[in-house]
Amino acid sequence: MRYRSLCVEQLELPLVEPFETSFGVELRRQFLLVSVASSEGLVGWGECVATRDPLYNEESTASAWAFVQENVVPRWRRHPPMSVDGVRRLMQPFRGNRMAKSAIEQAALDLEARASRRSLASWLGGRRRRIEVGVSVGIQSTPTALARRVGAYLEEGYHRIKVKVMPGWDARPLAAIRRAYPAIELWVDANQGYPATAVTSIRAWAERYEVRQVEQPFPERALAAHAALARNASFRVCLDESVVDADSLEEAIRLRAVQSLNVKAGRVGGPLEGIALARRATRSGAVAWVGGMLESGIGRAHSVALASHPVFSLPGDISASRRYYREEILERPFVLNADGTLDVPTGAGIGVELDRRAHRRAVRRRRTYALAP
Ligand code: OSB
Ligand code: MG
Repeated sequence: MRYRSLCVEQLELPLVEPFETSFGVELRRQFLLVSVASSEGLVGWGECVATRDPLYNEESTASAWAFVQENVVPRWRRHPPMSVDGVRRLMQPFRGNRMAKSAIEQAALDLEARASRRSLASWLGGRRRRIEVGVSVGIQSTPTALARRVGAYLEEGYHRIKVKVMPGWDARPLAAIRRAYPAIELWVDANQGYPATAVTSIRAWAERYEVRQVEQPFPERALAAHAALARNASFRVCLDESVVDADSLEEAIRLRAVQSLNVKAGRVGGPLEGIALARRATRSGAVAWVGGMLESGIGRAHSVALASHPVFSLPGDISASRRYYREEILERPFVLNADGTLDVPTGAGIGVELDRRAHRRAVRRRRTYALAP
């Protein structure tokens, strides 16, 4: 592959409704798209899931943009890579900045698959034609409002519901859901919101309301607390923020702190690392599944391709476009099938195309960096 240029764009898209978690509320999503062009004129796309403010982890749209401009582009020009592997090697010496690295790797992967006229899903080793998906429901004003929201998603065809919880928003909202829907597959995600002393109380409400999976209740470094919660529990303990690389996963496995792994390409530095970590988790007896960061169509297409890989065995946090955005930036938005699945695109690369007008309306800043003369 001969790489000609790299383009970074900052976009802003209003969400259909505010998304509230234990760490904050998002009303409009600010994010970056990275595209890489080949000298043959093909273009590959990736999405950087860092947010405006560094609340989920330490990265932000500003830090990601600076990393690409100040570190990746200069090194790329000094040591021009020839393949996806070369692109990964060039970024490898730099610490952290995983969401920025992931966006660049995604763009290089999309370009590679497009050049070989294959779908990225099959290029990654994916075999599914449809992937099972669920929905992640933010914190609502009242338990009744939450149960109503859950009801609407069930009606649309989602049959795995994950609700955001935090101290003061757990037992009552879960009771409201269970009263209305006694049999649904119910997960929770706390985004590190509880102190390690909450093990006993979390276990009590999770068992009482038959929660099947508890995601990242404790701080990133509190692996022992996750292990304590998992001991003899009727639910799986799932890690998200705690696992950012092979070492953090190894430690979690050693301590028995992980029965389920939420894999987000952005959090771990790229889709290929995501597959590697999912393989390792699976070998330890855990299950792996693809998480989400409220992606636009580009990031969603990458998540769908990733989730088509057989290493992932639970429904992903990859809902239809309209669950997030009134106006998707794709020509053809992702639509939920009646059986609670999304189709894996079969076209070359990520298999989706930008809607040029919707895309233009969402772009706030753009800069192109030449990579070769
Ligand atoms: O913790 O999984 C998370 C969204 C933003 C930041 C963190 C998380 C989430 C979600 C939404 O749960 C998943 C989705 O994109 O539907
Ligand atoms: Mg999570």
